[in-house]
Amino acid sequence: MKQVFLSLGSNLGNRLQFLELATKKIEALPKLVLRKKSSYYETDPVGYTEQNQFINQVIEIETELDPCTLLNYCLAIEKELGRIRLERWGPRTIDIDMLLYEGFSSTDERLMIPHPRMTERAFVLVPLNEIAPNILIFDLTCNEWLKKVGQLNIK
Ligand code: GSY
Repeated sequence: MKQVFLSLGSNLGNRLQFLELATKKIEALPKLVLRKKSSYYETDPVGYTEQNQFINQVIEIETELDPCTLLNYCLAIEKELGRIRLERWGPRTIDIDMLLYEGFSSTDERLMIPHPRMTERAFVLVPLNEIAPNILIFDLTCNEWLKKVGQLNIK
């Protein structure tokens, strides 16, 4: 079983319900166990800022699914929950990003692991730090990255 961290975010409709539903659907996948869930964090949008606040969360799973199969399941769940990819950085009912997959790294455009922007994003680092402060991302722990980035705009 491999340890994997997923980042969830929603800023459309009933945001909490979308996060809960996504987690339930992830938990129901084969060859996968949900280990930890962070708290929910209401966060200011990063990137395209003229949009609603997000609710973000990070979950830890253990899985026998390979990274590509897991990615395809996550994309299918996003689709089921009504995510329409209109704008790259625009509003979304649910976004599921694979952050880290134990023993695996990739720079393939479709599946970049570790997630290339995770070390700049407080909305990822704060919830991840709650459940796995000592997890290594590239050469630093989550907690060390968080000290660099700061905790701005996180409630
Ligand atoms: O990549 C995730 C989608 N996203 C988010 C998000 O989840 N939270 C916040 N606060 N800002 C964001 N901008 C984008 S794009």
